[in-house]
Amino acid sequence: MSILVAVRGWKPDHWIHALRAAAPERTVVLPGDAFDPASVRYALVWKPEPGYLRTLPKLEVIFSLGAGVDHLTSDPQLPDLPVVRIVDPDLTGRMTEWVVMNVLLHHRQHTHYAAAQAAGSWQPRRQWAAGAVRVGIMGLGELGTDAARALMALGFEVAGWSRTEKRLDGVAGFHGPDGLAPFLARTDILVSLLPLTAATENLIDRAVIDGLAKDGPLGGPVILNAGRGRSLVEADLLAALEDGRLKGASLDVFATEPLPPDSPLWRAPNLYITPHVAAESDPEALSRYVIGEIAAHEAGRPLGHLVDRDKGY
Ligand code: NDP
Ligand code: OXD
Repeated sequence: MSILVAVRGWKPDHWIHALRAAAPERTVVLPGDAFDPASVRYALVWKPEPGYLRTLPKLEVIFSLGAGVDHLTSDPQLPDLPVVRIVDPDLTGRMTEWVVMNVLLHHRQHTHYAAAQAAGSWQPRRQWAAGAVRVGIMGLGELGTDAARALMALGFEVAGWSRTEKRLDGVAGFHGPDGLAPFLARTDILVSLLPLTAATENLIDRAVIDGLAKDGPLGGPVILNAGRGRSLVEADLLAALEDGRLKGASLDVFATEPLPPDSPLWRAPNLYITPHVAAESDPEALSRYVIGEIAAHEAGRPLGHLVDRDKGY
């Protein structure tokens, strides 16, 4: 019985090597290899060709090698099988680093100091305390919860917005469509760690941007998005950066990836761009996780972190 690795846009070698190291007794195959499709029980995938997983008649479990699963739920031919997504301290820690780094870039006025350094000019500015800045995290799941704790440890005022009610010590909780406006109204730095679903597509638009707090110390609200690009209306973000309704932004994910060279986002004021690397999937850490899940499944124990196909995440 084989494990298939199908990772479009990523080099598979590292994954094959890591899986073989984690489970030397198992056969690992790639889509282009000569193998009997009926030998495949498990598939580890990132953006597989739509319809491809249907061609594996004995497939039992699909492992998404990303925490986000829109690359699977968008496939109308996705087989009706359990989909397990990645939840791993390695990936979570990386995302928290990205969130903290970008909150601090804006909080500590990095664009100003980088420009001053480039000009060889000594230009100190008043710096406010972390406790004066209200961060609001959209998506208080595995990643949002960890980021919230790290930001609270630095002294920021943190709130979260989720689909269902969440209680997290020290975090002001908001949920559902009715909770969105009050959540935005108390937020200086908005961080989106939302999955892409029908309900979150194009959610962060002009109305959301204009609903953010305008009385914070930064001189205007800031938006960070490391969830999914299509949750944000990029034209609305760009317009708000250009006319000053937004003070700054950081984006790791985009509606089109790679971000095209002619995208105006590259030149938008006070916008930090990273190329979907906020929380890279580490083959060693994640292969150990997947092999552990397979062992549990074969021992008759329930699989962890199953995707709810109705919710879409
Ligand atoms: P989780 O499923 O653990 O958390 C998702 C959160 O979003 C939950 O709190 C959920 O609410 C909330 N949510 C979902 N739909 C809505 C909605 N309609 N309205 C309000 N809240 C909603 O996911 P993770 O934290 O593990 O990951 C989040 C996303 O981060 C991934 O789906 C992926 O898109 C992105 N990601 C990006 C990476 C990168 O490198 N840029 C790396 C890894 C992930 P509730 O708690 O009520 O269910
Ligand atoms: C993702 C990931 O879902 O890289 O974006 O894990």
